Amino acid sequence: MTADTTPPIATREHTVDGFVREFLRELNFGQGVDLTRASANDKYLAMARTVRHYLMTRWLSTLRRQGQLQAKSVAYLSAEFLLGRQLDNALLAADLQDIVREGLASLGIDLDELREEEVEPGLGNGGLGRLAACFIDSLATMNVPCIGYGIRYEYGIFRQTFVDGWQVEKPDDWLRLGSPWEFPHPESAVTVSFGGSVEQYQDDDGVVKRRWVPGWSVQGVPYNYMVPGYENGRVNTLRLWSAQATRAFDLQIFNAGDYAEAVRAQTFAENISKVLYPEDSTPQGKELRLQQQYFFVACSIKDFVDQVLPEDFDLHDLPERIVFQLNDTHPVIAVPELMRVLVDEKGWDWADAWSVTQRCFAYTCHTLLPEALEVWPVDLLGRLLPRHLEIIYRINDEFLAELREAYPDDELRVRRMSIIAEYPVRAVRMAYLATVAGTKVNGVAALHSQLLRDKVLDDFAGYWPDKFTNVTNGVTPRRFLRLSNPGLSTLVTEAIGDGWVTDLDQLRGLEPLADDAEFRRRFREVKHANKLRIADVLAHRDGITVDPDTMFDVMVKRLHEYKRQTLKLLHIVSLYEKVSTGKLAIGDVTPRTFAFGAKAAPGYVMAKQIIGLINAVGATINEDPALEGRLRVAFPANYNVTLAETLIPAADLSEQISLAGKEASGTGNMKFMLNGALTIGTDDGANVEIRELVGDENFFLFGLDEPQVAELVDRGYHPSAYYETNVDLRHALDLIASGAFSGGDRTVFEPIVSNLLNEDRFLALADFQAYVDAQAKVDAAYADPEAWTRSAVLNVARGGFFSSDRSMRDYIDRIWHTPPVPPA
Ligand code: 4GP
Repeated sequence: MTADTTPPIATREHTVDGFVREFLRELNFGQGVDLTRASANDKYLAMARTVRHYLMTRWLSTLRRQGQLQAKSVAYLSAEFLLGRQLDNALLAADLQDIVREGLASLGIDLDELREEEVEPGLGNGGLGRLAACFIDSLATMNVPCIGYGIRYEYGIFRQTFVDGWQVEKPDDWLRLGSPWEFPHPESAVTVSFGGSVEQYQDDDGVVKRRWVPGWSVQGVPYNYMVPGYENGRVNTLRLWSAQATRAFDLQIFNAGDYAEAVRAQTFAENISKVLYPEDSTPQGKELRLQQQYFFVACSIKDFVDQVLPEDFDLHDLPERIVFQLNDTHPVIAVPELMRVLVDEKGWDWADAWSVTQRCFAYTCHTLLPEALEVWPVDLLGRLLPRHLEIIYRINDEFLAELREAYPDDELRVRRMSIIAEYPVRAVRMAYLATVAGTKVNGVAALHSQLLRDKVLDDFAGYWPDKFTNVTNGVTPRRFLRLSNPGLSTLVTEAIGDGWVTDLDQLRGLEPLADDAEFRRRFREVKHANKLRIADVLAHRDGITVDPDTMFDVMVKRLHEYKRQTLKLLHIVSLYEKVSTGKLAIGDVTPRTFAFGAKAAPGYVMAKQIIGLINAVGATINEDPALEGRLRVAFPANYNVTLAETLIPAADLSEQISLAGKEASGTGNMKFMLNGALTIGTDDGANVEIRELVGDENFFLFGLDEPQVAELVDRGYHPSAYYETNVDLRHALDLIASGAFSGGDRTVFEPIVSNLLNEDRFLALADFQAYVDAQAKVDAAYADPEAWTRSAVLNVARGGFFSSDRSMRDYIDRIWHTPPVPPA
């Protein structure tokens, strides 16, 4: 018998006493304070560190096993991971909730109070960043090896405040009081270069080659985060990169005696990971953004090749060991980077390198707005990454040659498909590059994937029909039901057991209970308790008063014209106008709380105007005694994951009212459904699939569908025609234009009104009447609480499809082929 030489991994005692001992040790030895003098932040940090210790054994053994097995993994490359708070998820994953609550209580500490100390890492704008966080949670829970790669922004998405109702952005200094969930590894820093030029040289065999002579470099320092699976013994890794000046660069200048210049150099380098671009759906043509993109993918590829893979690994086998998933176009510069590594650094010939590269990437597109597809001017790219530009040109040349063979008489098509755009400036179309390089291209809901194939990337879909696939988005049931809605969780578990937490299809078991009056009563009780909970949060967080006995009608998402917050606003203004002019008796109005949550990109002027208008309308309505408190607008500032977790479980009505054909999927719509809200929505994004699952009778559909939109736009859309023929619409718009919400000043909201009347790119006026009619159906349905609750229960019961676990299964089957690896 051979002795086991594997070194042991420390474990922790999973008991209340064990936890208390560990916690005090952290507080005393880690924070350097005793309990009597410890601040809330001290206690939070000590608790967080203690909790992560409990996950450490699993993390280390996951890493060890992965090192031994070298199983195929997913490397999820994403410029954004919008994680939300970490503590609750860690407690849940480690099955520590009761132990920690009891342990802290024995020391006179309230877990709920400490929980409020955690600042959420806002390392994403919304959609695709939150999706990335759900996906890595699911992969860990499903035992699939995955490493998330991204950027550790020093400042995340800005903190939104309102000053006189207008959005004012404040920096998000989330690291200020310490960040207990990260593990910095400065010793594993990698160097990444930029700029310079490309030179020709002869290798040892006299072959003429080209190589990059960079102009400057920075260091990427990895910060590791645990991604714990739900009670399954697995902890995957999220590795976020932070930029630092290279020491050589610094010292050289410092030694020359210019301290100020040395500091400037450092600042310049560190700027790369300083701040998240507060953009959503539109690219910001900024050099720094391209630097960020290249920085994190170059760090990640280097890390994977040099540090994760064993030394003797044959890179020809790379496609069997890894798939790099490109989360939108932000990481696409990874394609020429891998080519550069293989051709320039490893000395491979081009064809070999391209064959391997092509099998290592897959691309997910998250938008349909043409202006949101990134293009990088070749001037900029050539200045920042000259060798990469050459590589892209060669990829394109070979691709165009292939196309000319396939379509000998169709030069127009060949030009349309070129990775290089010639107009308005020469630029690299990153979505095309990703499509050419990827094994698969997917959209994020059935309709979106179809529109990608038929419209946005139609030439490519014609050429490679099998490359295109769909994976409908999903959300993690751990965070967005189990943790965020403890009342409903308990009710569901009592009814069908707790298997749904990892197998959300089991929610189907609730269907018969929709017809059970007692179950419906308890379901309503939970909803009401959730309304009380959010009312309390809004009162303390924002000084906003809401009435828990009203219908909660909620629209939370980024502020964007295509999402049509203005359409909802027009409905509110129209109701108000009718009541104030006596056309509608206030007693006949269904009491509603209209809740909004939305950040506007700081440079998006119209979106910020709309925020101003929502707040102005809210202020007028909320103060008007004639409404008897039956209509209220609640617009808490700084909508984020933490607020979503309390607001969504309280919603009755979910507003998903984008113009058909514009919302790629939506994931908020799924969270609302799973928490028992009914949807009012257009035939757009994942709404289509939600409606198919819940049935027309449990969904308030309205508005033009995508073909109708296309037809109307082709015919010529004239919004003023709707204004002229629809009296209610005219009155609502006139009321805004009259200055009724701006102290009589007609100029303040004039840009919104005139934009709607003259342009209305997203057809809000065309859909107004249909929306108002659907809202009338909502009122009628809500008047029958039993029938409404029945529909709400059915929404939950039929929402299992929208688990991100299912999305992951689809990615694995259709794209990644990375089977689960159960723990040893
Ligand atoms: C968003 C889409 O707008 C949203 O429909 C989708 O659910 C989400 O991605 C995840 O797929 N897009 C973005 C973006 O976040 O920056 O384009």
